[in-house]
Amino acid sequence: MSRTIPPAGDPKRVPPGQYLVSKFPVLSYGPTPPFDPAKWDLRLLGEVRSPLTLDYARYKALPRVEQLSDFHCVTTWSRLDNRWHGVRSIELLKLVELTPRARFVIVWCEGDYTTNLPLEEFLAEDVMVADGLDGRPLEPDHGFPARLVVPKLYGWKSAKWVRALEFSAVDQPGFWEVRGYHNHGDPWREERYDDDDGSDSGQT
Ligand SMILES: Nc1nc2c(c(=O)[nH]1)N[C@H]1C(S)=C(S)[C@@H](COP(=O)(O)O)O[C@H]1N2
Ligand SMILES: [Mo]
Repeated sequence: MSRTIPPAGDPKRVPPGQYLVSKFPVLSYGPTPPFDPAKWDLRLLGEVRSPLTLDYARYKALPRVEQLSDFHCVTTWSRLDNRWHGVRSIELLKLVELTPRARFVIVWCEGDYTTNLPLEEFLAEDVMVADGLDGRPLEPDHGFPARLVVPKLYGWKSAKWVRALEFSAVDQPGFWEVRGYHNHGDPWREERYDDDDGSDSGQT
């Protein structure tokens, strides 16, 4: 983590149309699910040679990192320098062998929430499944015990309460992606809405 971080407020760090917040807002569609370590698991499935189910103990035992990254919500707030604690996506990928058909990752959460991203972007160095933030266990509302963190895409791709990662040959637009949001969601290119006309949609 020896890169030089430009100061907060620097346009190089704050994408167009975003303002900075210091507290982390909670943005959830639906209720925070209960967590029972005895029943919880995380599944890796789809285009893998053999699907894998990690129970909570095995998940907790995976190699962990702490990593700083910025977070940009499409509703225009950004929070810089979030110190996430968790497992890198590339670490999870060491546990399964993908088939050559795998091109997308579909993220399945508790409740009805899903999101999708290209495999290549899932495997970026700063993507992780986190269970801690800023030196503390993640608050349940923020996705404990497993939330995806995808700093280079809008916040709705950083799915909370993840239970399965499906490697897929075909793209499967997720909860917000089928409700008017951009399929890709790059904040630096303001990929907010699928029609790209800048009009407001329903995300709160
Ligand atoms: N399962 C689930 N994940 C989710 C959401 C959600 O409603 N359900 N909201 C998304 C949106 S729109 C944003 S901006 C971030 C917000 O994360 P936070 O509530 O931890 O701030 O979570 C994303 N992940
Ligand atoms: Mo969001």
